[in-house]
Amino acid sequence: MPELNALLFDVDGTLADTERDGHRPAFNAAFQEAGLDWDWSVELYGDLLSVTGGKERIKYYLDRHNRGFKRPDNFDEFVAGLHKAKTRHYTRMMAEGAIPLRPGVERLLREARAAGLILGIATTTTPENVEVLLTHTLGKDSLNWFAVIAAGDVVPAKKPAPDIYLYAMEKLGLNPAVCFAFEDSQNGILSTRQAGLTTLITINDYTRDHDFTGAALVVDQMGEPGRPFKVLAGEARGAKLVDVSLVKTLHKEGARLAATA
Ligand code: XBP
Ligand code: MG
Repeated sequence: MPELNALLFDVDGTLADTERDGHRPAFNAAFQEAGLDWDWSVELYGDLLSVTGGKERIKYYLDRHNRGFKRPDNFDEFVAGLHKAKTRHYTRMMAEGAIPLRPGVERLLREARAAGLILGIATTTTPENVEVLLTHTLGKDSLNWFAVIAAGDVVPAKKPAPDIYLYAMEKLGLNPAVCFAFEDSQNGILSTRQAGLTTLITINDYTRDHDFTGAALVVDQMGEPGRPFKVLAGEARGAKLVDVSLVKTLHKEGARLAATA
C-alpha cells in the first residue's frame, strides 16, 4: 500500500471563498475602469464559474451572455488587458485582507506540515493571486510551506483538464498514488480524477449542487474543534473535522479502490 506523501490543494473556493466577493468584484472594477457597462451579478457569476480561468471566463461571458458586444480587432490583447487590470484590483483587495481562509484550512496545513507531509498547490488562478492570499492570511513565510505552487497559464489546458495536477506532481517527482487532493467544484474533481487522485471536497454556495461523483468524501467545510463539518456524501468514519488521520484513512481506501478497479 503506497504511503501518503503529499497534499495538493485547490485555492479558489477551497482554501478561501474568493469567488463571490473577491474575483467577481475585481472583474467588475476592471470593466468599469475600461468604460464597459458589464456588471457580473452574484447569480450570473454562478454560471460564469462553469469556465475556469479569468481570460477564458471573459470570453465565455461574451459568447454566451453578451453577443451584441463588438469585439476589437486585437481581441486577445483586449481580454488580456482587462484581465491584467482585474488581477491588479484583486491583489489590492486581498492585500487589504478582504477574504480570510476557510475554517479549518490553517489548522490542517499546520498539522500536515508537522506530520511531515509535503504540501502543494494546483490552481487555475494567476500566481500573484495565490501569493497575496497566502502571505496576507498565513504570513510571508507560508509561501515556503508549499513545495510547488502550480498556477495559471503554466499549463494551457485549465481544469477540468488534469494538466495542472499532473504538472504539480511532476514538479514534486511524485505519482498520484502517494498524493491526496482537496477541491471544491465539479471542474476540480474532474481534473483530480483524471489525474488519478483521491479527492476530498469542501463545498461552497456556488458548488453545493455540483456533481462530485468519485469523491472520497464531500463535506461543507474542513471543520474546527467545536465546529464540526457536515457530511454531504461518503463516510467520515466518526471524524468531526478534516485532519491528517482522516485524510490518511481516506487515502488508504482510495488507493485500495484504485488498485482493484
Ligand atoms: C478558479 C478559477 C479562477 C478564478 C479567476 O478555479 O476559476 O479562474 O476564478 O482566476 P479553480 P484568474 O478553483 O478550479 O482552480 O482571473 O486569475 O484566472
Ligand atoms: Mg476551486
